Amino acid sequence: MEEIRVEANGKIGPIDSSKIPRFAGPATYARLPRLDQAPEAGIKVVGVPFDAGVSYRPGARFGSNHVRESSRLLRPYNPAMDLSPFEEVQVADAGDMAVNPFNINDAIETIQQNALDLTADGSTLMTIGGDHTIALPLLRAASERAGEPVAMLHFDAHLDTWDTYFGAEYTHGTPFRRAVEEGILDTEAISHVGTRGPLYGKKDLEDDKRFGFGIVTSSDVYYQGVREIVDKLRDRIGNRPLYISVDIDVLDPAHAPGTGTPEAGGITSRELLEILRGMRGMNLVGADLVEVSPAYDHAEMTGIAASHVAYDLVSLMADKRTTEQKDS
Ligand SMILES: [Mn+2]
Repeated sequence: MEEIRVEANGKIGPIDSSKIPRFAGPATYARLPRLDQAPEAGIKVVGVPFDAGVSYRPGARFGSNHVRESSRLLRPYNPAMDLSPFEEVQVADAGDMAVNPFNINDAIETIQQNALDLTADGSTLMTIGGDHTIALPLLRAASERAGEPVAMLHFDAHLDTWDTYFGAEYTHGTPFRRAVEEGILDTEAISHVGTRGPLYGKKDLEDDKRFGFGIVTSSDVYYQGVREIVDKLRDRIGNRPLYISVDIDVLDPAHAPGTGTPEAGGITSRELLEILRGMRGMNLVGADLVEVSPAYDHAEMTGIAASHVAYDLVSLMADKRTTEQKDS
């Protein structure tokens, strides 16, 4: 059937949901065109269906497509930012990376290379996982493109700076220790947000602090509030190239049950979206959204939260790219 799309400002937009019902047809993220239909895209949404790095519940390999399915209800205007992201910048769905489901090292190489290939034209990547292992090769590519170590905001219930699991160095619980060891993070400006729950021991926190991480716990978000936290994070990051990694388990299981390692006492989807919106004007160079495991989801709650988080991240990217164009 013919695809009738919203076209504005010379951009190929989403399928027009006033002409073709939202629930019809194959899913791309936010019903956006595929990359082959809009090859000039300045922002690319790409899936990484990989979950061989998980330590508890598997299933995040199905996350990329679940978020696409749950994104059918997204509309083109973002009132929270007074912005139509898909009109400001051409945004396209680049499909899924074809990663080895059995060999983690091979998968990491593929992800890094694909991320570099996709951004060779200067475009910005919004990656949808997949488990958190994928953040390491994505950060490698982001810092290579930035030409320097990048600042990072890491939203997660967990630190993900553990050393090894069962002797394995590359897992979804270890990407940020590896990233610090590799020198691809700017350790003056890396923060976890939303962490909580029991740890193996106090050493986990001591190691994490030694690597340079600041921590805004889930309790801090409750007691200090979004505005104060946004101000602190912005001060710490400044104008450094910033990568944002969102593990959907940062949300309370009441907001996002469909994930691999849930922890009670998490932040709400409203708090997460508000903190993200608070990052407007920062030098955002890339982002990922990981750990959606649809088999544990109910009524698309996790998928809907994830699709909206990605929408606000894409909005931040679009705002940054248009502001840069206007300035230059
Ligand atoms: Mn994580």
